[in-house]
Amino acid sequence: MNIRPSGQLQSQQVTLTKFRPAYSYLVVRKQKTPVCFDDQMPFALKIRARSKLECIVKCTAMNEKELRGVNYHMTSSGTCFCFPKANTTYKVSASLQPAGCQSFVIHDCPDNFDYVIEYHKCYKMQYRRNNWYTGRYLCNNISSSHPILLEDDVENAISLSYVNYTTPNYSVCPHAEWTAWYTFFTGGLITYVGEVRTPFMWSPYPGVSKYVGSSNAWFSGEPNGPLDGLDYCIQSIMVGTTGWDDYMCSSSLCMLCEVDIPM
Ligand SMILES: [Ca+2]
Ligand SMILES: [Ca+2]
Repeated sequence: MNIRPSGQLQSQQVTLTKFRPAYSYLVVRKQKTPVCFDDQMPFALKIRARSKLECIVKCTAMNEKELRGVNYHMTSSGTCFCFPKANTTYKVSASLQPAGCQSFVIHDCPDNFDYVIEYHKCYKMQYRRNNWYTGRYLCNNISSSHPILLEDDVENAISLSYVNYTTPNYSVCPHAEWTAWYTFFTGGLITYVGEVRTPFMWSPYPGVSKYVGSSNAWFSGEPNGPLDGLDYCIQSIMVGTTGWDDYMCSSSLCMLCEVDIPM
């Protein structure tokens, strides 16, 4: 960010470099849009500050380890809001920026990925169709990311929103059979260990797995992969129908990659 601290504020410089301007991908389709947090969120803390620098410094001093970001309102004689980390969706708005709001957020999402401010996630779509194993290999080789793990219903909804808003068009990720559908691989699969079939597992990296568990995201009638010795991977279908389907891992689909970032 373009803030140059001086005087006694120089000691805060290391902290300041962690703050990045706030953007959303879920406000305007195919556009990274500057946003501010919604000041009305119940956990917002309102304080006074004479500059955006002072806003950041004060919020940091009050809440360093638990701070997610700040809003600074230039036109309301120095109103500053501190937003703590919260395991919830954040409401953001593009309309506050023209009204003189600037917002900054702390996250560790690498620059070649998209930070989804609404749920503190870090995603990027591979717009190349590969079988699941090649797709995972490619994710693993980009910023140590992995095929997306949809760990709750909110993340499932946010991921669909992200894909819907960022995709260049609805034909770049066709289903292997129903080409008018839009679909992508996630990190979930059912496989065999020895001769024994596993439950559905998230497998972000080779040799790493954890149970998918029950989910409301399965499409009606799914999963239905036969016990035929083949691996079936969870594809998330966005256009054509909506929901998860277990589908042959050997089929060629796009894959949504995710970088795990600290809370
Ligand atoms: Ca995830
Ligand atoms: Ca299926």
